[in-house]
Amino acid sequence: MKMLQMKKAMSNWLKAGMLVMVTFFFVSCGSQDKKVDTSQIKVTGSIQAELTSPPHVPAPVGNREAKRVKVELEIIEEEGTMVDGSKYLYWTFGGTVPGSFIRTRVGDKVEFHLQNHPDNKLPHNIDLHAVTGPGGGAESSFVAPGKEIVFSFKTLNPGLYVYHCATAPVGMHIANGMYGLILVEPEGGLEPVDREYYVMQGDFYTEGSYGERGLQAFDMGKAIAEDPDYVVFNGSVGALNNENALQAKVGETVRLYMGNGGPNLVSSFHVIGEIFDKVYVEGGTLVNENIQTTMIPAGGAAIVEFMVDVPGTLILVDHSIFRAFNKGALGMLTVTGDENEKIYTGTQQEGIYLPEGGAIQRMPGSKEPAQEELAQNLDERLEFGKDIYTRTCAACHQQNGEGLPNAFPPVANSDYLNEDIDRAIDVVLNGLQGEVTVNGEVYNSVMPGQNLTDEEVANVLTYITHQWDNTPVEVTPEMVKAQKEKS
Ligand code: HEC
Ligand SMILES: [Cu+2]
Repeated sequence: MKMLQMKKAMSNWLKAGMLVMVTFFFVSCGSQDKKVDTSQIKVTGSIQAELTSPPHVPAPVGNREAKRVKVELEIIEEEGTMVDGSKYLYWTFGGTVPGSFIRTRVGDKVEFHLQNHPDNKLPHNIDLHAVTGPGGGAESSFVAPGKEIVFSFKTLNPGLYVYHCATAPVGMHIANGMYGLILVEPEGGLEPVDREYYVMQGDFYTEGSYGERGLQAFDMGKAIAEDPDYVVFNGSVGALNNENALQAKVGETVRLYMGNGGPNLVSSFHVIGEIFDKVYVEGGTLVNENIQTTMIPAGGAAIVEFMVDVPGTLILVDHSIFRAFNKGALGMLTVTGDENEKIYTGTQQEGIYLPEGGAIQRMPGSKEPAQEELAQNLDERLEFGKDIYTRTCAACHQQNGEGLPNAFPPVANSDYLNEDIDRAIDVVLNGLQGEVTVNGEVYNSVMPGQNLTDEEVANVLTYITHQWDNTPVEVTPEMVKAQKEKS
């Protein structure tokens, strides 16, 4: 009897305990699932948004309160340089590709003024992925040239978001450069870092192939086939290279706001020589750690963070690697400071990772573009030739013509080049392999035939013979043609 009572008491106690535990479980889950209703965040006062051109970003929001934020963004259609010698008519938000960076915090009430410059030819609008509302704002922002339209929205979800034009044909507006990023910081702001930069990938489709001279028109056929001539960071080849490289010092933390405007390609974003300490996956709240390459979908973004530990040049690439070396998806981050032999020891050689351009490493073929811009005089031949050299030859022979020991012979002050210009024409047309002696050094390697027109071969050889103590010769397309017939 006593036992029975005890058992009963115990089982009651157990039941009660279970009940408490179960209740606790549900309550705690419930409170975790229940999102803060950010639409209720109070807005106090108003400010003008600071907008910045890439690769810069506005100052962090820190712990400011939610405010009414006035954004004034102007759409500008303008010609720019895609790569030396090639021009493109870009359509932009704020005069740059990607468009101006917009920085807000959760709970802000954004009053968006979209202006379409009077000189523009077309109407446009904007779809911001940070907007909760029809078309992401597109439905209320269609604006004709010379007009301004105003709409407003509350930022409900923290994250990094793409914005883009959504005027028909949508793909074409995006392909011409109409995209950018808007950041919505969480309550209290993101953790401070030493450097923040803004980089965005995009693919471009031109009538001429990579590097072809002149103003290049958009090619709808290639865009539909998803076969871009250019894949670039920040709107053009070399936008982040050499003197335009991003900068940091050893020991600093770097945060990249990485977006992908597309219109078509998904980016396999990677930094050669670094590991991402943190990635805010897809620009959202989930943080992944120790990442080599992160996927950034078209119309998506990611925040990546890393500490730079040793000096050198880090190379930003789309690791779909032909895009990097042959279509332009390559940028640089220069880290200066003291060596740290605990982390890395090694000789540093410059010029290993350089864009190679689209013209090289193809089999020789006949490529006579319909509307090639022809050099009218020696000065133009030199100018055009320099562009071809930079784009096509410098990857191996180096920008200063000095080559690399044991790999690429010099074309600067080269006895081999100066001895016989017809032979040099033949080298550029058909390539060269086997043993050659240049200035007393033996090279035994392979130069692939260059897929260049007669005009381009003439220009590049005219350029190199006029540089670096070579014997100047004006090579003409006729000379190239004659050499072709001979060989
Ligand atoms: C992929 C690397 C590569 C590219 C690109 C390249 N070359 Fe070469 N080039 C070589 C190599 C390697 C040799 C030596 C081949 C051998 O050992 O037989 C060479 C040899 C030469 C020579 C003869 C040797 C000398 O130094 O005078 C000339 C002239 C020359 N290249 C010009 C050019 C020009 C002009 C271009 C651009 C239109 C170009 N090359 C692009 C790798 C390259
Ligand atoms: Cu547009």
